[in-house]
Amino acid sequence: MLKKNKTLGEFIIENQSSFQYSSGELSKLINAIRLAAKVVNHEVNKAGLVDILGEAGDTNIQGESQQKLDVLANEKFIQTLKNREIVCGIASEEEDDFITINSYDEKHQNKYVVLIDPLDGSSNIDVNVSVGTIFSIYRRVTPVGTPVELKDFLQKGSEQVAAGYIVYGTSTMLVYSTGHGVNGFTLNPALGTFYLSHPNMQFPEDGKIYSVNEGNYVHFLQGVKDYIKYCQKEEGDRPYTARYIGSLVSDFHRNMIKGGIYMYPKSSIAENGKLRLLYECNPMAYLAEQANGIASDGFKRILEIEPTELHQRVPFFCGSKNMVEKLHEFMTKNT
Ligand code: AHM
Ligand code: MG
Repeated sequence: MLKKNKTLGEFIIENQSSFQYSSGELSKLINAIRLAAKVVNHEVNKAGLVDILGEAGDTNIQGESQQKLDVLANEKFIQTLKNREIVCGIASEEEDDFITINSYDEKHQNKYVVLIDPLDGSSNIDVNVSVGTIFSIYRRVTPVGTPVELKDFLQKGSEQVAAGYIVYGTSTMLVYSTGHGVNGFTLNPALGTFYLSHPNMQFPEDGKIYSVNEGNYVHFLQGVKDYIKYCQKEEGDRPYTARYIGSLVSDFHRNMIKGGIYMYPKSSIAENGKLRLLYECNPMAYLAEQANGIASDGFKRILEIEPTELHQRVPFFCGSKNMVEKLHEFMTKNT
């Protein structure tokens, strides 16, 4: 028997008036993402059954091999947003450059741009482990009615009007914020409907989980090494537990529910870490702050970083307030 939870569709309509610039455009955009999420979910779930596992043979802008499902998810999201004619530009982790969308509408009135990581955690696809989609929405800064420019995409994360992710896990969830807290919706696959299952999600102030690829330990800065040792020390409520899926969305999702810290530091082998500011860190940082957590590059707020290029990488530390603040203490002690 279904509980009488609100559907995502109902939630979007009810909350439309709380948007700062309420014209229905943002609601339509979230609706389009909801639709694309269902399509990609369908593909992800049947991935083991058909010949879409494995590498597509191309490499993306960072020289990483693209998995077929990455390519597919990228196509589905871009097509859905294009077809529904509700954005003026899209930038994707899987595309070299941003995409301008204006041919369908003589007046070019759409004011939002979307930045997307269509399928994050791609090394997990072939092994049946959770992956996710991350999205981020901004108002364009150039005038409506003109083609979008790079500066429409290179905005500070603090300018986001909405951000969210879809986690394709044991169940599929869409989690997003439009600046009024974070809400999570679980897909009922039989009905194809998302239901509000996690209203007002909040990071616990404290946590006991640390998530980092410790295989890179020897390459980390001393501050990060010291913090990891602190997590492992037997004292008070420590040692903490290590949990690392290698899918940012899934690691973030777990830590937001249970309390924890996610870290992708810079290292002697990765100058700025691995994660991309625009497609991964900014949207997750926006969600973290909306959920009472913190996101930083180890020293300063992610959302205050001035982007300089589309595929820029930054170190990323994110999670429960007290844990990230403790990390900051270790970082500043070692500079
Ligand atoms: P991707 O965009 O190529 O999938 O890479 C991003 C992913 C994150 O989801 C994850 O947290 C991280 O890469 C894992 O990297 P590593 O394997 O170096 O620990
Ligand atoms: Mg990614």
